Amino acid sequence: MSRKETCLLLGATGVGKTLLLKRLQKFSWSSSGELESTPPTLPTVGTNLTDLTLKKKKVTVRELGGCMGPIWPSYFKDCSFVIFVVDSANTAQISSSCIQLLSILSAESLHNAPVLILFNKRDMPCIMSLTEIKSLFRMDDIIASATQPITVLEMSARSGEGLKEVMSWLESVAVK
Ligand SMILES: Nc1nc2c(ncn2[C@@H]2O[C@H](COP(=O)(O)OP(=O)(O)OP(=O)(O)O)[C@@H](O)[C@H]2O)c(=O)[nH]1
Ligand SMILES: [Mg+2]
Repeated sequence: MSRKETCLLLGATGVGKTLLLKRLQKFSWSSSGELESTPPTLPTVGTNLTDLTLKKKKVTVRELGGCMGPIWPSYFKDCSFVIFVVDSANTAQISSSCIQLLSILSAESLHNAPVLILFNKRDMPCIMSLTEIKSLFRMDDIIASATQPITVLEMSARSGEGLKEVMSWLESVAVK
């Protein structure tokens, strides 16, 4: 039996990590997509752990609260993959998110860990296009210089748009 792997769920305060975790817990491949109610969340002071049963494996997803940024690195060594969430509607947070992302990608213990960058809150009005936000991050340069395989997706933890793609990514990295 293979070892259960841990996925770290990282990103600045309020980007939607806890809501995403709740959505992943309740995820069903057969659901039609659009979700109705949004469960309430509180800022995470500490960590939130959820076990997900994938098709061939179990994965533990550990959210680290945005306010714990300075101690995120202490969790890196037991981590197999990373989901990094960005709030697409919060332009004031983009430069700090970019710095956080670069420090994750340059961490020695995450050298080979597949990384999923999620542009969340795509349901909000007046957000930038994915092309614009990726160019603000200089995403092409980041991907070209990273040692990890990087995937970029957009989603809405509120509406459920993009959730299936997140699950498919987890399935694909967990079986390798
Ligand atoms: N419109 C919209 N709101 C969202 C979305 N995802 C999360 N939110 C809201 O954003 C707020 C913060 O969400 P959380 O999931 O608590 O954020 P977090 O990243 O866990 O924050 P910390 O635990 O403080 O690091 C909540 O009011 C969520 O309902 C989304 O896709 N669209
Ligand atoms: Mg949280």
